[in-house]
Amino acid sequence: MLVANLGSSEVNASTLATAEGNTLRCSSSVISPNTQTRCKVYGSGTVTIYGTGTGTTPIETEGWTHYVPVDITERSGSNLTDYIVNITMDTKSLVTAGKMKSDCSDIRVVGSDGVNYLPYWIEKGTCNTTQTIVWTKVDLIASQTKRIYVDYGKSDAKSKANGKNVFLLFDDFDDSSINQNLWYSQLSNFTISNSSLRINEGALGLKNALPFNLSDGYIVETRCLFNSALSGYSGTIPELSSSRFTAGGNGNSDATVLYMRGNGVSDLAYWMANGSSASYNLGDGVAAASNDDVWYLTGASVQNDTVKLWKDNAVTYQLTGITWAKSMNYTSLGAFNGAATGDIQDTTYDWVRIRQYIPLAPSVAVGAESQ
Ligand SMILES: [Ca+2]
Repeated sequence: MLVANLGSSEVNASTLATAEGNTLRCSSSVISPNTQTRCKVYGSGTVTIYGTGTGTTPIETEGWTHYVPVDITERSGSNLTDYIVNITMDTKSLVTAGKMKSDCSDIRVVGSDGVNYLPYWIEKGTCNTTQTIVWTKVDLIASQTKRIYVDYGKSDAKSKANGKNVFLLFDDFDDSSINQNLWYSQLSNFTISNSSLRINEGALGLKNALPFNLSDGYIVETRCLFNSALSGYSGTIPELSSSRFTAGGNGNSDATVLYMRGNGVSDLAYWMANGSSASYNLGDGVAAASNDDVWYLTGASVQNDTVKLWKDNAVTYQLTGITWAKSMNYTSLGAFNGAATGDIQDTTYDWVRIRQYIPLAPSVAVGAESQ
């Protein structure tokens, strides 16, 4: 990264050029003498930068060879803070062309200043495909279009992807034990290995209530797999609730959105309650089919009076017109009632995450590559 110091006079960054034809991107359109304005230079080795009336400055590049601009447009009419968005891009052709590492470890997301990195995470299983999903977060003013960047092309780069830095809650189950700071564990029979948690008996509920109400526009998602054995219910995929675990029959009058396989069957079913009575007073039923030993991306979004249940980015069931009697500040995985001895249909979780959900999310447009 160049810290600009191009001589004694002010330079318009748009007049900067390099002898080698490399692309420059600077944090300010005007560079004053000896300021900390920074520019990022794409290419390798040493390049010489020219600015109008300023002489030359040779610098060493960091070795990133390419980038694409990404324009994010706010569409809901509200200011959004740290809004989590995903960028969908074709990395397969970039890998094939030798421009990107095949494990996507040289991807970086750069903020609107052109030089500072944003946190990012790449959706599992999408690297080196035509639909790679890169998650990051941005601040947006209502109706604003903001340009950020995705850099790539650096053979010795190591991945900096980290979902914990992007999502409002994230667990990849990457450690050999449960994160006791995040979870209250009622697990009695489980394995955690290969970045996945398999629950045979019991459940994980949040240790602390979330600092926001899930019905104010959030989606809780998990990547999950059913390990066959059709006895009992499966693990939740997930549950959103006003308490850590919901009692059988909703005996404690929780507000809850409970999504899981039904008792002894493979159908994905739901049970919902608004928290005003000891019953699932918003109804229950079958939302979708599922198979054993297949990874699914499942989740539930709540935005004011509307619940949507999701499977692989499609809505499986929707209910609207709900008046919530309680705030929902909990989510759980595994046995819906938390029972440590509850023998469920074994359910494996790759990760769980929470992000904002608004129906008219920002649009994301990936532009042409520069080098
Ligand atoms: Ca994982």
